[in-house]
Amino acid sequence: MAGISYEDFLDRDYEPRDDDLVCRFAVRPAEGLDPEAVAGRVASESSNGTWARLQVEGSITDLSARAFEIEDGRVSVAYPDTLFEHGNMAQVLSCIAGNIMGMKAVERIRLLDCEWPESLASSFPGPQYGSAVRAEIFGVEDRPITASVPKPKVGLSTAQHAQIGYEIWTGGVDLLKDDENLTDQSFNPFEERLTESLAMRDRAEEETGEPKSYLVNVTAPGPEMLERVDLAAEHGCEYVMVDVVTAGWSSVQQVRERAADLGLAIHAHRAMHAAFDRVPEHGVSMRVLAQVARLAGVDQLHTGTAGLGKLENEDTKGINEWLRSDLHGLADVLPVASGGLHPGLVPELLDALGTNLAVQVGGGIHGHPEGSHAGAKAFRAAVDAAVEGRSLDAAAEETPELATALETWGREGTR
Ligand code: CAP
Ligand code: MG
Repeated sequence: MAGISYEDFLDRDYEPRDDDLVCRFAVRPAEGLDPEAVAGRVASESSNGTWARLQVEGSITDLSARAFEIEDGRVSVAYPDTLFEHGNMAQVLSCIAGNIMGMKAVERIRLLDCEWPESLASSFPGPQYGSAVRAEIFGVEDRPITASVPKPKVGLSTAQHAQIGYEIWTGGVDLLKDDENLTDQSFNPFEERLTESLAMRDRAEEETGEPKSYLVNVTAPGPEMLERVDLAAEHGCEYVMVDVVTAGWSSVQQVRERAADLGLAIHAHRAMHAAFDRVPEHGVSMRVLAQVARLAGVDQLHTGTAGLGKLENEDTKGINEWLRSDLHGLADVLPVASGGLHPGLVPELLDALGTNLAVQVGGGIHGHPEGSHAGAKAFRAAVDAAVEGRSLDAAAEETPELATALETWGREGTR
């Protein structure tokens, strides 16, 4: 019988195989431990080891991960394909971002990045549409699609919510979006909101001649959530929205499967991501959460505003580039810029992030002194001007609502 202990998970000469999942960690050892000792523990606890020396028979070590690069507080670990249940994201994360996050042997540990091998990546569906939603749903190629979330986030009645939808759609916005904490509360029940909002959507489409759509938040416990997905399709939605982090990846996978049957796109809100990625050097980076979301199959995902808005953002640009990069043939994901945006920030935002994007604005529309319709007009005028390379000042001469927005909020970032 062979004994396996922490040192057995360390192999500086190891060359990752094509089907290994390679993870890069930032690791700060606890006092008294050197980087090697910690690297062995990380590879061990995240694959098939534990604190005690184990007596095992057979080829169980084939499932062991190997820490193969240890440098400047960074540790790279290669995981063999057989360790994973293909197509099961919860299982994968319980390995690579599970117990290791709480080990006493590390002061801090952050999963920074993963290189997904084809074998594992292709066991997930990836997005059904990705950034093709822009062309397929809205018929636009040259500008970002636009969305607006009614504010206050919760408390509006169903009629108020639907009316705001009408105002923003006819003001030029493509998508009405539920807020992350609006699901099926008594003041605004799910099914009524769905039907009333879509009735307004149809009216707005007729009046504007533009396709309009609604991101209804279906987040709920499993079976209920799937019923809501079905209802969304039945009533004529093109999308559903899921709070992917709070709902959990198995739920997202369930929705993805049902969405494929129904042809629905998935809008992923990332509320609670900051619990994983905000503390420097600890947790799971937003980059990895975005990778997980893409594999699980969301079509569009919040990735921040490159620091212009009210929320802390980690590397929006780099993450967006990754979402568009090749991943063994899986579709890309459309990034959503949101959080504290207003018309005055649009040119800088598009300069930083390009136009293959969704831009989402709540307060920067509904806080407009003349109301939501005027706010939507101002926002759309800012987007069109930025795409056409015209200045906001020139656009504001034609659209007085934009002039008012610029007077109200200026062009500075928010907090
Ligand atoms: C934006 C928002 C979004 C955040 C999410 C909010 O509203 O509706 O949920 O943008 O953050 O509730 O804050 P405002 P992120 O436009 O009024 O700020 O996109 O970073 O995941
Ligand atoms: Mg919100």
